[in-house]
Amino acid sequence: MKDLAQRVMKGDPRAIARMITLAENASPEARECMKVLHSRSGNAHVIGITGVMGAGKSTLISELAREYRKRGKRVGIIAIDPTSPFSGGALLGDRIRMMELATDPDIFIRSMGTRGMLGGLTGAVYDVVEILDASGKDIVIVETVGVGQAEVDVIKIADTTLVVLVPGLGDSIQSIKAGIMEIADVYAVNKADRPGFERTMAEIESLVELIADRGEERTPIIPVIAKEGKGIPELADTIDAHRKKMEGTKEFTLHRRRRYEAELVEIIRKRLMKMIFDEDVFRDRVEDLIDMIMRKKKDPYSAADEILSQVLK
Ligand SMILES: Nc1nc2c(ncn2[C@@H]2O[C@H](COP(=O)(O)OP(=O)(O)O)[C@@H](O)[C@H]2O)c(=O)[nH]1
Ligand SMILES: [Mg+2]
Repeated sequence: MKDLAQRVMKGDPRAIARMITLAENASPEARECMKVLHSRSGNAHVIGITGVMGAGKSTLISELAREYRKRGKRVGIIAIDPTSPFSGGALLGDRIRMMELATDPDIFIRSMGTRGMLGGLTGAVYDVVEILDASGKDIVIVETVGVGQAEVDVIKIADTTLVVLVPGLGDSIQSIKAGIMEIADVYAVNKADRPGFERTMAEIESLVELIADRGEERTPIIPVIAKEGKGIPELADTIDAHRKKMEGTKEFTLHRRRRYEAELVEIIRKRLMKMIFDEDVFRDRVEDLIDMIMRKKKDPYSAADEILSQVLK
């Protein structure tokens, strides 16, 4: 097992893939490896990318990955999006684009389902980010569909959060109002080739202006045409600038602390749930307690007290 961790740290793609699978299955071996990998992690720039379905996130990520490779950076991509081209179901053009990336040994792409956490990120995402980080990736990109809890979770992991907007969507403006405004470090307005682009830019600019009036810093807005690779170098520069600006600040340290806090909570939650509901000894006792609750011999709170006192023993 120590050997697997060593191979991951050398950037071996097969070892990385195997390690991720072990982590997804929450196997005890994975735990041992994760302990080794932690000392080597923390260097990657983690970029969270969110936005509505069809905004062009996956296309944009392919282009960004290509740009970062040109700059000599190694890139890891995690797509938490069931409709993502990384997990199939893409148009032919998109697939060819992805395939090109997939043959580069310094790009690692993994798609993940949302199983595990209701509407949010699967718990294993923390592990996968840490694995890719420890494997020597300079950039780790996490793609999520901007609905509900997922993007709130992703900002806990990401050093820089990029929100992708598109023209002609009342939707994107709505998500801004619903609070995405607070999470964006950078905006990309994609599909600048589409009608309505000028208007969307103007709308977002005035919203950003409004926030800036409250004394906060202006969030950068970068127009792009992901499909044609236009605006991508500027976007990469802006993302890099955000990280540089953050580094060494109190805010950055606090943010990293919150990431490890969320990870810690997730690990404990997973272990506890597994112990209580999967392990035979507990499972039988839980069934007994449920019977008693049914027969009004016990109330759920007393039953929970009993289970917890067992766990804490
Ligand atoms: N017109 C136009 N279409 C784009 C652009 N970028 C992506 N698309 C298309 O938008 C669709 C959705 O893209 P995808 O990357 O899968 O979006 P995602 O769901 O946000 O990951 C695809 O058909 C892309 O080819 C762009 O800059 N301009
Ligand atoms: Mg996608």
